[in-house]
Order: sequence, then structure tokens, then C-alpha cells
Amino acid sequence: MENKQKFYCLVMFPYPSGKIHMGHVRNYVIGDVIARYKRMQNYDVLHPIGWDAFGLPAENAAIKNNIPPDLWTIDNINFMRNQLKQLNISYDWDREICTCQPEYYKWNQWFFIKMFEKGIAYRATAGVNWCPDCKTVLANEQVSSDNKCWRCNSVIEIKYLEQWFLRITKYAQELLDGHQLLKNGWPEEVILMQKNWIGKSTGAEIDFSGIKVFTTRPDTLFGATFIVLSPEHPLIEKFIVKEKKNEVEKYVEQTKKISKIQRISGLREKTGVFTGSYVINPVNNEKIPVWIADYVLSEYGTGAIMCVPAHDRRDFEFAKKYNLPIKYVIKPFNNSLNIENTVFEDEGIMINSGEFNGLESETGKEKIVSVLESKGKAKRKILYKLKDWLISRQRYWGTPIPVIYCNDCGIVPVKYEELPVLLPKNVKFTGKGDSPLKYVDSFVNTKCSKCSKKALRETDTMDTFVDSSWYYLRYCDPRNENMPFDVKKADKWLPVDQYIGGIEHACMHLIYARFFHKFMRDLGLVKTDEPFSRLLTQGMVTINGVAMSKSKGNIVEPQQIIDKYGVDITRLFILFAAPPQKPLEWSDKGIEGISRFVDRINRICDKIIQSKNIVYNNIESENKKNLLFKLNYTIKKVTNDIEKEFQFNTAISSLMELINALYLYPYLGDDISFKVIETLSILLYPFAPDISEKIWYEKLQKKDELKHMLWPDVNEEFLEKKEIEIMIQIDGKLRGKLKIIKDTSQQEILNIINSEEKFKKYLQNGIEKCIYIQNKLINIVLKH
Ligand code: ANZ
Ligand code: ZN
Repeated sequence: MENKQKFYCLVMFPYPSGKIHMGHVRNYVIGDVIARYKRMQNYDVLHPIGWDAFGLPAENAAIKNNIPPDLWTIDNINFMRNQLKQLNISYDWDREICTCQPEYYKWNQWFFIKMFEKGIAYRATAGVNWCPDCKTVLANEQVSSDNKCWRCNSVIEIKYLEQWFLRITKYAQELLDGHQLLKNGWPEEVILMQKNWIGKSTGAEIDFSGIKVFTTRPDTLFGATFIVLSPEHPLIEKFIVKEKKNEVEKYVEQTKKISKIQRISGLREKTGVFTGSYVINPVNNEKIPVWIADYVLSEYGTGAIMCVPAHDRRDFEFAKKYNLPIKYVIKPFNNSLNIENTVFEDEGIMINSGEFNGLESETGKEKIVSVLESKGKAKRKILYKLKDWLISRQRYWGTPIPVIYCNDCGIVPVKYEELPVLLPKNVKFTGKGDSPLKYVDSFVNTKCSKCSKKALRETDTMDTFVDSSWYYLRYCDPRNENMPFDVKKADKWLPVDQYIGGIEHACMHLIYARFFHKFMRDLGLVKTDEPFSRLLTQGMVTINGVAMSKSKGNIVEPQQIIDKYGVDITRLFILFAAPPQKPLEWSDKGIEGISRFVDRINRICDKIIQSKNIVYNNIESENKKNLLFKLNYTIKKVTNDIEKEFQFNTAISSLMELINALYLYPYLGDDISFKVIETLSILLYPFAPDISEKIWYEKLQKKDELKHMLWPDVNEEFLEKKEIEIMIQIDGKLRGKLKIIKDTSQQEILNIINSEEKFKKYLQNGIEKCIYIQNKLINIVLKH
């Protein structure tokens, strides 16, 4: 076999919810155009598909309709597979994978144990996001900014539970560094969203008489006029004075009812309580009071802050409310600004700061930290907002976490040779409380893999985002029974050259998968640092400007559109209506327009074929050259449009123009007209394969396989723009000549005439009509 270059074209695999929606159609048609185009460019293309088959809806269906989740899922997959096949997406169906099958999830368990061995998977108690409706714990990424469940929109509660985590924070800096590699292939927006999500802060931990605070602004230390502890801070006990005990306890109790999101909201009035104690500011030995307030979170930094009301808005509001002192220690670089009684949050020049006066913030930070460091009162610190990934789910339809609890040995991972830990079938769904797995005795009761004594199995299952964190590698070697995938096979295909999917995955799936990839690299399973070289995030499908969604009830069913217009017209409309990155507004008129375009293609092809034997006399070779120009111009344009950001819409409109040129061509049936429709079949093939094949096989009677045809080359010779002279006649009088590039359109020529002084002066009255004799003369009749 010839040595082709590889191209891995990956689309985000679907959750088998029941049937394909327009968003899927868009995503998969975009992927298909790229895959077919790359094949015609002689690449060896990997274009796989599979099913992200674990997850809550299957379980909810089981509760509601009493259908076992596996049957529900398989039914949906069968239905959706047929829909995808109907859409004529050129997948490598023999590589199809399905994450709810033991052959797949066995390897989730394998990775989990590898992570456990390396200290990446660990168990800890944490205040976790609990969705009261889904009755499960959620990852931070699955809670919206207004504190709601990503699936069902219920308000999230905090529960304290023992859970399994993956130490993604170990890779925080690497995940940031990796953006360097991705910045040419990924949307800027996605990288920015990830940066914010990872949220790096550089600062220092500073010691105030035993209370450590984290600050990014050590340059404001002289302005710290009080300390605030979070209501959960372990040192509270030590700092409350007796008389304040009741008041503080009441306050702490009351903060438990408030969600994290509300606590840090800038809109809510801040509340707090004084402990009665004081600590010493290490830079100036001033005594400052210790307060407790809920706007300080326990999980970030040290859970305690130094408050600088002059230079931090939150502290300012708090100080105003409780009458605490405000001390300015930074002035703007630009002296003119008056900062009294406002908050000045920018950097500037240090004032009221003793020996540090006059330093710029940036230098001052360094100096203050160095001085305090030498006294053991400060430590440089880098923090990330990113939290470890909580993967335990108290649900049935997921990968069982392969762990055993033994009275003697503690937490014991299942042995590799005992994998997979099978998810039991025929469980009971009550819809209440815990995971159904807890009540399956034959599952729960097991033997310890170390000492063989009676022991209990973990009943939590994994977050389904684990499944999608490495599926792109399983496609490289989907039936491997000994390893998640063969290292050589993965090496052949990785990295993914083009990944296509929704922007909603910017911070969950796309960070998790990058993390998994780096872990797999550390295991020696992959060689690349990043899994996805290029990412295209497709825009939403809208109707009247609103995203189509079940909840809005504004869905256009793909099936109905396909039944009415056929697959290729549906595909062409989706590709033509907007560039892939932009929202796509659904329009019945638009799809009708595409339908007429397809009719025009078919009619002109028929006409050319019927005219095959016509003999033309008095042939003007200009006409032929013009058509060859148009053909080569179209090849160039379509190729460039696809290469440059996948502008399929403009590529298709240049195919429309090529068809228009054919309609104007006087010698239909000649070699050149045949050449045009042959080439058209190839250029159109990635977008509308079925229409192209009909032209190719049925009309042109070709025997070679269309899909194996190579993408046409541009013949630059025909593209040479010749300058010609045309006559300008105005109201019957010859007014001069104009040099133009051959085949410039009438409108274009009029624009030029209007911009040239020597012609413009005749045109004051406006133009009545205009006759253009192609490439020779333009006759303008004026209004009178
Ligand atoms: C003093 C200070 C002075 C601060 C100033 C800011 C401006 P980022 O950039 O998000 O990391 N902070 C620290 N821990 C906190 C917690 N657990 N809950 C709420 N706020 C916390 O923010 C770091 C800043 O947020 C820190 O720097 C601290 O306030 C606050 F003019 O310290 B700063
Ligand atoms: Zn044991």
C-alpha cells in the first residue's frame, strides 16, 4: 500500500438520547465534509463514531417507564445508528464503540486503578455539590454559575460525603502551558474559557500571629486593617472570646443555608461578626481585629484573608458597613486621580508603607514578600481555581468504581485480572435515595483481593465524563482485549487532526480529556502532549434567533426534513446557511432555494448529456476560455474556502456560480462542458455525496469509484487575468476606452466608470439603462 499521510477527523460522540437532533446533524455533516475532502486529497482518514452510552436519562427512563437502562440505551443506539447511516456520514463503522459495554468500561476501571496506584485517584470527604433531583453528586464543572444542575436545573445543595476524586490539579500548570501548542488550532474563546476555569493566581501566604492568609497583593499589606476568617475556618474556636461565643455560633449556623454562589456574589449585602480577638500585622506590628464573614470561602487559599478596604471592593463594603478603618497605601501612577473615599483596585505607587514608599506595586510585592520571608512570616504561593475532579456518582448506569473495602486491609483496588467489575443487570429502581447497586447483595458482598476475607464493594459509579476522556484512543484499536489500545496504533493516528463539537464542552470534556491524555502520556501509552491539534466549535442551530431546544418547544425534526427534501438537500442547506462556527438560522425558504439549486444542477447535466453529438460552427474560443477560467477559479475557491476555516457556505456559493456560468455557455455538450460537470461531481461530493454519485454514475456513466477520485488541481494557466480594453459609449457618443480585467461584470465596470473623473462628469443625470457587450463595449443611455 502506498504511504499515505494520516488524518484523524473526530466528532464528539453522541449520547444516545433517542433520536438525532439538528445539532447532531450539523456537527456530523461538518465532520463528514472534512473526512471526504481529506480522502480525496489522498489522506488515510480515520473518521470513527461511537456512543457515549452511560448516563442519567437511561436511568430516569427506567424509573419512569420501567425499561431496563441497557435495553433503553441499545434501542436508542439502533435507531440513531440508522439515522446516521441515512445521513450518509462516511464513518468507519467497523470501529464503532459503545461506552456502556464491559469491553469498553473495563478500561475505565483499568485507568482508575493506574491512577489509584499513582496517587491520582483518591478518596476524601468533601462538601460536595448535591443535586436533590438527580440524587447525585456533581462535579464543579456540572454546576452552572447560578448554582444549578447542568442537567435538570435544580438548585444545588452542599453535602458532606466521602467521595472519589481525580487529582487533575496536579496537571493544572501543564494544562495552561499546553495552550501554547493549541493557540493556532483552537478557537481563542475556548482557550480563554479554560484559562479562566483553571484560574491561576500568583501571590503569597502571610502569617498574622498564626492566622495564614492568601493574598495576590502583598504590596497593600500596610493597608490591612482587619482579618476575616471563613465561617468554616478551623481556627475560629481558638479566636472567639467568651462573650462573643453565642453570637459567633449563631452567625456560623446561619451561613450554612447560603449557597457558595450567593456567598461570593457582589450583589448581596455582606454580613459578618467580630470574634473579639486581635492579631499583629507582620509589617508594622499594628494590632488588627479578627472577623468572620461569609464572603470568604473555606476552600480557596487558606480560608482566611487580610482585608484592605482602600484597595479591595469587597473589603471596602464590609469596612463601611461595620465602621472599620480604611487606609490608602497605593496611589495611582497618574497622580491627578483623587482616590479618597473610593476603592482603588489597580496597581500604582506605594504610600504610607514605611521603607517601601515610592515603589511600584510590582516591585513592592516582591520586596515585601522577600523581607517577610526572611523572618519566616511569608511564603510565595501559586493557587489555581481548578479543583480536583469529583468522579463518584451515587447512580446505577455508569462504570462501577473498581474498589473493595476490607475491614483488615482498608481500601483495596480490584486486581487487574479480575476486571471488568461487571455492572449487575436486573436491578430495582425506586427513584428514591441511594444507588440501586447498594441493594444488590451479590454485587456488594465480595472477597478482599488482598486477604480473601469477606469485604464490600464500592457502589458508586464513575462520572460519564471519564468515559469520554479517552474514547478517541479506543477508536484507534477498538477491539483490543489486552490493553485499552495498542501504543503503536495510537501513535499512528494521534493527535486528532480535527476535532469538531459544541462549545459547551470547553471546560468539562475538553479539560478532562487533556488531563487524561497527559496521564496516559506519563504511563507511556501516548507520545503527544495534547490530544486534539485543531478544534472547530460549531455554532448553534436557531429558529427566529433562539436556539432550538426541547424545553423551548421550537425543534425542527431532522427526520421530517430528510423525508421531505432528501438527505443531500438537508446537508447542503446546513452547510450553506452559515459558516460552521456561526449560529445557523433555520429557514424553510433557504432549504427551498437549495432544492432549486439541485434541480438546476440536474437540468444542466441532462442538457449537456443530451447535446453530446451537436456539432458547433463559428465557435468563439473566448467563450471556451471563459468557462475554463470559471472552472479553475471555482476549484481554487472551493479548495481555499475549505482549507481556510472551513468556509463551506462560500464554497457552495461558488459552485452555484459555476452552474450559472454553464447556463450561459453556448456550446453545451462539448468536451469542456463535460469536463465541468465531471469536476463538479468531485467538488460537490464532500457536501452532497449522493447527488454527486448520481451525476457520476448515472448521468456520466463513469466506472471509476467517485470516492476514490483525487481532488482536482487548479490549472493556473487558465487563471491568468488578461487586461483588455473596452469602449465606453455614453448616449451614443464614444467617450473613451477603459482597461479592465477580462470578464469583469457589468456592475463592476459601472462602479469603475463612476469613480473616474473623465467619465463621471457625463453621468450627472443618472443612468437610464446600460447595454454591455461582453468584453467589447458598454453603451450607457442617460436619463433625460
Ligand atoms: C489582600 C488584597 C488586597 C487582595 C487588595 C486583593 C486586593 P484571586 O485573584 O481570585 O486569586 N481571597 C483570598 N482567599 C480568599 C477566599 N478564600 N475567599 C474569598 N476571597 C479570598 O484572588 C485573590 C484575592 O482574593 C486575595 O488577595 C484575597 O484578597 C482574596 F487590594 O488579599 B487579596
Ligand atoms: Zn482484606
